[in-house]
Amino acid sequence: MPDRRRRNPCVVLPLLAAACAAPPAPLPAPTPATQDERMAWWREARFGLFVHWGLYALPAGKWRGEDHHGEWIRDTARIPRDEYTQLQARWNPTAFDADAWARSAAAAGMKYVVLTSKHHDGFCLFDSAHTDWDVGGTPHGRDIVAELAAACARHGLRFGTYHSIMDWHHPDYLPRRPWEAAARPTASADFDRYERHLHAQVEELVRRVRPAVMWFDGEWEPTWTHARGVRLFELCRRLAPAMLVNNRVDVHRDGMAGFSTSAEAVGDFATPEQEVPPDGLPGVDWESCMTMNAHWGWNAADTRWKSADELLRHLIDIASKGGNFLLNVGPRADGTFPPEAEDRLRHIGEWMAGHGEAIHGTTASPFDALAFGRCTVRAGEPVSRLYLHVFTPPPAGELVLPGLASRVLRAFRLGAADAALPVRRVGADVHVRLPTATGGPLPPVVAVDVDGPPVVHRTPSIAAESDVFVDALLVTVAAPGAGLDVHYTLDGSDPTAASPRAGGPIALHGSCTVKAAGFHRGSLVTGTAERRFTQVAPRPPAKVLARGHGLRLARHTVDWQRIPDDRQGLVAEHDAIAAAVALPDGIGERTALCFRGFLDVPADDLYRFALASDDGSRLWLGGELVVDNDGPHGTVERRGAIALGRGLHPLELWWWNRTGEATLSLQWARPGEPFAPVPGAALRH
Ligand code: FHN
Repeated sequence: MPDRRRRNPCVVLPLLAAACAAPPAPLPAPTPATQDERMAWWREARFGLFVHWGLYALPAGKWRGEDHHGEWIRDTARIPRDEYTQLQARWNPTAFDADAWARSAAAAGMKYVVLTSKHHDGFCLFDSAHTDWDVGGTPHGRDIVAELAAACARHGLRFGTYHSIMDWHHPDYLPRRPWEAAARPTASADFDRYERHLHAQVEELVRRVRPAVMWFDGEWEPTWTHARGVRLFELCRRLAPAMLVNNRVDVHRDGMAGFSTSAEAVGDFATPEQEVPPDGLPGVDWESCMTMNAHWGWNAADTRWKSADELLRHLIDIASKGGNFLLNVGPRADGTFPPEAEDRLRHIGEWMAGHGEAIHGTTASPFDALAFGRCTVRAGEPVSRLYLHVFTPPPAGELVLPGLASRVLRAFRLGAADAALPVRRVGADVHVRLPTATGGPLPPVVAVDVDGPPVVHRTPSIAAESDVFVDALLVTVAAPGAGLDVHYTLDGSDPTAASPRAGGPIALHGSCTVKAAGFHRGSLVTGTAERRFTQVAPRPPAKVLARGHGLRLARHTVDWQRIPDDRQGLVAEHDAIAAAVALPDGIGERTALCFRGFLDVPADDLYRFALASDDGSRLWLGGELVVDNDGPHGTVERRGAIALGRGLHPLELWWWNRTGEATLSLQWARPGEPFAPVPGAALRH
């Protein structure tokens, strides 16, 4: 049962009276006829504010001399539950002004706000009937969730709640944090009872503030299952059929990538975190959430603020890939936004004031990567509008739109519609003259109106296992669109309809430049793809004697966001011999591993490597960085290739994990072979 402490009667009595007199909960909104109807406002919005706020703002990231903590401080500083609960009596954000928050969000061009109603520490920013571990038991006593929900309504914003499944306070939640397991016995813990508590709190949130979004998180521990996720998702649907629920209600978000193709996964949108899917997630609703600095919760020592320009480019990049951007602010303990956050919101708002139509209600670019920047689209009849976001002005002074087949009606800089820009067709491409610099917030946006929904013939792809090879390489050329003939050259010249026509794989036996383009009835209709392939000599093996099997493995306690370039000073806490590149049992959080030794290569050849990890990892062979998979992310695989001579090659692999899930795997493949784990027999030390 939730802990019961005597509450301040001057706060409780009005609450009890209010609860008794509370009107019956409103009936659920009508069920949207389709998922498109349910998602419509969210797809139009494209941009929202994430707010991570709670008791963790009080220490501001600092605890017993360390200042790297954030919203996880209860865990990362290993603060015993009873000591952490003392923060409740200090919660008194006298400067909290929900309207000020809502105004800042609206002025930045944001259309919705998602506030942590409860983070992993279990403390609720609303006065819950199901626990005293909430704002009701604080000197401030005000219901933050209710106040912000009302302010959002006043400022035309949708309001959502982030509610953590993981709960480090509730006695029935399991598992305990490893470091406090002994101090918090689990004999009477009942996770089913915790699930009922979680449902009860979700229901009271929905009935009280009717969130437009229920944003779940903390779903990765083994006690949370797909079945529990489905039950919670169905509860949300029953309570508020029009309310959106993110995919972290279930167990299929696949770490920071935020998305999996699991057919059983439930949730209305995918949730990549601190990253943008390189090609978006076609056919999927997705929202990338990011911090402005390096912490979600307030950390006074964190000066790693992303520039306003970088954040704005993230917004544009995400919208150009069909996603939403949920940008986070971690308010200070007094209830105010850090000035650095306010400055960034203001800068973005100044751009959005004149360019919001290029974000809100737009859809993903119809082009492959554009050299000058990004494109968003407002498709329509009889006219569609392409928004060209100019990150890098092209030296030739023209924006090139490869393969645009639509008839161009006009082009102009957004905000200067009366100054038409020259447009010309060059082969399959459309060239738009850059506007002369006319001031205004950057990046400039060029609007191109076309006749009907945009028609783009995508540039052909030139696929191969690698850009380098030792003996021979197979290359495949193909056009994404149907009904086109693809012609190619191997000498770097531009293909024509008379060039060889792509059919099956093309075998290369020497370095060359492949170019390919799409033709329709002999006319060029796509951009031209180009890729350079280089024949290389294999790196000679190291002159070392045969060694014992396995790699030397060193373990370190770290608090990384990246693998540091200087690792000389690191002192290993544990050394061993690893029979394979794999995580030892019981690997903890804030840990780094270094595998060192030699790779025994069976023959001269090009070797491809696939390195997958949560969080970051890097692989060096012979001192050359072959795979860079560094960064705070979920399980992500990145690949690289290197030509190696038969024999032993020095190998160094670094891996690290901050918090949450931990994974590591290393696979290799020779040309034409499938990837397979690097066998222990190939590892020496
Ligand atoms: O552990 C949380 C973290 O504190 C933060 O809330 C982010 C934001 O989505 N989500 C989890 C990490 O994936």
